[in-house]
This record gives sequence, structure tokens and C-alpha cells, in this order.
Amino acid sequence: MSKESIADRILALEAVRVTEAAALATSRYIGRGDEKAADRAAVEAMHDALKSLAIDGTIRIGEGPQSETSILAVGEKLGIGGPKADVALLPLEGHSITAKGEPNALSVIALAEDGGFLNTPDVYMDKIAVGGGLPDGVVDLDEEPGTNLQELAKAKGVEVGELVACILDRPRHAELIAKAREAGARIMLIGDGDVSGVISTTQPESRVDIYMGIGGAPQGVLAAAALRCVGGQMWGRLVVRNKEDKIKVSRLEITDPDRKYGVEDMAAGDVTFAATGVTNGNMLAGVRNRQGVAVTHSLVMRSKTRTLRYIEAHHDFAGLVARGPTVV
Ligand code: VTB
Repeated sequence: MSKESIADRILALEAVRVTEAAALATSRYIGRGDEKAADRAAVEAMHDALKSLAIDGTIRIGEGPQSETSILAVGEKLGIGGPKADVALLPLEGHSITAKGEPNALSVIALAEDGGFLNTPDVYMDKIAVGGGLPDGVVDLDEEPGTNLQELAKAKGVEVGELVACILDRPRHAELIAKAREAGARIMLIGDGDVSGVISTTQPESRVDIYMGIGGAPQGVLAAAALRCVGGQMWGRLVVRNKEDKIKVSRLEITDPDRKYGVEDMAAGDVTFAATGVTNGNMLAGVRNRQGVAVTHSLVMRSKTRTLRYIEAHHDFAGLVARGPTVV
């Protein structure tokens, strides 16, 4: 085996330590009603953990300008040296669900080769995603929700009434929700966390068949990175709502803001994706903290081998607090 592939494999496990560190740090704020404190804890812990990663890394998807801190910003260099890697991260995907103690908050990171991630501005993205094993193009971002649901039902050999569509619970989705219900599908509304919503389409146990709707564009890239590793189809298009969005898009030299991006357009080459559950979710259990032991549940996957590993880690929480939460 070449040195590069050994390094790759080690890096996959190192990536999990990074999301574990962020999830552990933010877990102290679950259900405490303070989104900002929860996010800050995740960002700081992830930043510290990333410093010791054996990469020559550059953040491509990071904390936006409205973030509380200036760390983990796009363009920041990270790591102690090693292979060149682009980094996409969401230290806490689901601030408000964490603050409210609701399900599906995650800490997420993805690594790609130089230039692997779509440089997306911090705007919205319209998304549609389905799991693996379906005919190419079974759903299309430009089709009506009813048509997509019918095509999906046909491909799965079920009635539309048996399909579950996951949609972010936002006023902007009133029409989408109405149309999907009218077509006969059941809707699973989520408060936040569309990365987990997209990934859940690939997991039969989640019972989610399709993800639809408008969420963050950075979340779209992270979700695409995950789909590169587990299969599934996804389409995304940036949503430019106003002058401010237009400026953000033009700054990144995106010449065609109407472009429909597929999974490979958003996350190309060899990709590694890792996530740790913060609150309990479809995909991963959240951090459990009892009698000085914190238990984390993570997954790590690589596009090269399509291996998906679930990792349960038992951390000496008292020791962690003493050492600082980043040395996991
Ligand atoms: C979604 C959701 C994220 O942003 O992408 C959402 O998945 C989109 O923004 O967890 P709005 O909240 O404005 O709808 C998050 O909530 C992260 O902030």
C-alpha cells in the first residue's frame, strides 16, 4: 500500500477526533437556550483540534462573516503539514436545535483534494436529494414536487402515499409542503439540520425517501460530500434573493448563478466525511454524559472505498475538562 493511502486512512480517523472534540464541547450547552454559546464552544474546540491534524489544509467552507468569532474562516490555513487538503466544516450544524435540546444536531467535517469543494458563498441553496440505487435523474430540481414524488414512487415500486419527504420547517416552504401533501406524500418537518436531512435519504432505517427545499449553501456542499461517500443523488442551485446575495456570489466569480450543481460539482475527487452526533438523531446518537464518562457516536466515510465506519467513543469527561476538551 502506498504511503498516501496509509496517510488517507489515518486521516479519516483523525477527522473523527475533530468532530468529537466539537460535539463534546458543545454538549454542555444542549437544551440551555443559548445558541451562541453552543456554537462558540464547538468552533473553538474544532479549531484547536484541527491545528494538530497532519495536513496542509485550507478552509473552503467555514464560519461565515456573521459568525461570532473570526476563527475557522474561509481561507484560514490549518494543520501541522502533510498532504494538501481542502476543508469544509460545520462545527455545529443546528445551533437552535442544540439550544432547544431537539434532535439531529451534528458536528461535521469533510476533507477533499485541493480544489475539490464548490466555493460557495453563504447564501441559500435550493436542494433535492434521494438515496442510492435509483435511476439517474429520477428527480429533478426543476420539476414540480408532485412529479418528482410520482417518479420516485414509481422507481421504488411503492405508492406516493408511502413516501416520506423531509423538509425544513420554514414559512418559505409553505407552498412546497402543500404541494407534496397534495401529491399524497407524508412530510417530516425538521427544525434545522438539513445535512442530516439529506443524508437520511440514503439510510433506509430513517424512513426518509426524499429531501426537498431551501437551506444553507454551505450545508449543501457538506451534504454532497457525504453522498459522494455513500451514494445517492442530489441537485442544488444557489438562491440569490437580493443585492447582498448578488455581491456574495460575484465575489466568488460564479458566472452562472442559475447553475444546477450535482454531487460531483459540489464535492469532487477523493472525499472524507466525518460527523459526530450532538443531540440524538436519525443517523447518530447524541453525546451522553454520565458519571464522568462522555459517550460520542460518530461516523466516518471515504469516497475512495465507500466504507462507512461507526465509532462509539467513551471519553473520560473529567479528564477532558482538566486537559481542555480538545485532546480526545
Ligand atoms: C439550514 C439548516 C441549518 O441553516 O441550512 C438553515 O440545515 C438555513 O437557514 O442547520 P435558515 O435558518 O435561515 O432557514 C441552519 O439552520 C444553520 O443555521
